[in-house]
Amino acid sequence: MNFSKKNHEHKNKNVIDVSKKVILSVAVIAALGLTSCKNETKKETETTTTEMSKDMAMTDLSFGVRGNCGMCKNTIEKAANGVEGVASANWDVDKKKIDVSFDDTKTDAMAIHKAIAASGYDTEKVAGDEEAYDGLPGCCKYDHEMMMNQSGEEKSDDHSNHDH
Ligand SMILES: [Cu+2]
Repeated sequence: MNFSKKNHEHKNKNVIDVSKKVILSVAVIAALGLTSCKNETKKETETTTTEMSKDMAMTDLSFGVRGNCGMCKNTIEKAANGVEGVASANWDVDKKKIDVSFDDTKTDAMAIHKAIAASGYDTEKVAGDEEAYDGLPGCCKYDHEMMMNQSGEEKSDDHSNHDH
């Protein structure tokens, strides 16, 4: 009995010793943690900034889109801008070409081609949706044989004159 009591006390003492040690090491770890955290926070901030600017990087893309006039321009650009991740879209009525700037983590070139085609306009890769084309105003019923993605210089006109 006596032995077991002693043992018990010893156990208690041990428990206290252990918890003292635990508290001490927790304090040490916390102190170390605070110091290293400060350094890590700095590093993390730098990394995050780099990653963010990577995410924000825009891809520029140009491709041919058929169309006639300013109304076409509105429809085409509205369709391209409607794609999530597209930052800007500018269709050139003379060159029959669109310049698009987009976030390639959110969308891709094909999604933009498809969105424009869905609004009724032919792109280099996707034919315009026929129903949407039928719904376009008369002035916008562009020729499906129209050249697109032209340089926009006189060169192409000279060529066609030459051929005839
Ligand atoms: Cu038009």
